[in-house]
Amino acid sequence: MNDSIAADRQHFYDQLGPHSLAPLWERLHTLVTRAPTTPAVPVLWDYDNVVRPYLMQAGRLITAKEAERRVLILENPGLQGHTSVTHALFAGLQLILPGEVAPAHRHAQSALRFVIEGSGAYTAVEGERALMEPGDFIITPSWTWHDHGNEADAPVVWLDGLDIPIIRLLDVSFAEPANAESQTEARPQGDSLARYGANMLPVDWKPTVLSSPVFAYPYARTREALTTLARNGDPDPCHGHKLRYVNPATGDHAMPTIGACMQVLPAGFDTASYRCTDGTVFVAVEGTGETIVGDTVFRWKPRDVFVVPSWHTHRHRPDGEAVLFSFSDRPVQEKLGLWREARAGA
Ligand code: GTQ
Ligand code: FE2
Repeated sequence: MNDSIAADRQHFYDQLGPHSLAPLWERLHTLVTRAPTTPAVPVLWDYDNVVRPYLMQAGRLITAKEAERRVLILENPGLQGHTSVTHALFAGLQLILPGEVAPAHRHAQSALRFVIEGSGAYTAVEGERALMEPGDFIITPSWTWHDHGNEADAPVVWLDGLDIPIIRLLDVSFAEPANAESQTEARPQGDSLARYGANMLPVDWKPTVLSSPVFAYPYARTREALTTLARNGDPDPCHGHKLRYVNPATGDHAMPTIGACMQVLPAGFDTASYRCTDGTVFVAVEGTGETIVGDTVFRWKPRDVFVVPSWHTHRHRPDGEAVLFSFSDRPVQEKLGLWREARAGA
């Protein structure tokens, strides 16, 4: 192409802009790619040495009530200004100090909590409190009332995972504050786990929403299941022993927009290379090791958080036995018939 044609084209494109027109042929190749490309990059947050000190500083500068939610956003450096950890999801670390309350509200956005540090705080969902222990997985599905409080004597920190970017993409955000700071107790603690989480369901009960009626999945139970699994069978080459949090009424993911898993990597077990279309946030729960994401090597220890973006080949190398929690937008991709994975050599 000679210079004058290029200049003519550019002149033409410049004329189009003011009329809200643009040439697709200049953009098509960046939109319809042969394989996923994402602006998100692999990233690791060191909890003990970096995030925790800043979180505690935030605790001295602002109250939970004043902040409404005292959260440090884990913002993917490839998505600066987007408040996103992967293209589709939000992650943050929330701190609640002894005696504090994070006031009740509800919103279209769905949230998961994964407890990182401390015990004795609670999240109340639709009038039922769940006490939070490290490793517990708790959901606050779309439009459910929720508030948090800390009645213990030490700080409590958890990882928040929300579908904020999905809700933003679709322009479907609604939210409202409750008229009281804390919800009045509608059901005693442990009620929903007994009712829906004992491999039984109330006779004649039918689900009316997409999310799980169980909203707290204690780590003790998850760990026990994984321990038994690891004792009784061979690990999957790419995943080790990996379980998915489910809605017991449907067998689907616990929430329609965010899926979560817990996996045990046996000592000395290096996983085979793997990639999938759902960009994933991992939390190291037990043990140390490293995860190789493309050319990047992340060394992790308990409470560190790291991201494997969409379609990035990765493998885990635990030092001894290790446990990883993870969450992603996989349920959305599955519902739309878009989710794909590829194993080493496949
Ligand atoms: O705890 O309710 O990280 O509403 C972002 C939005 C936490 C919460 C976040 C929220 C919450
Ligand atoms: Fe919330």
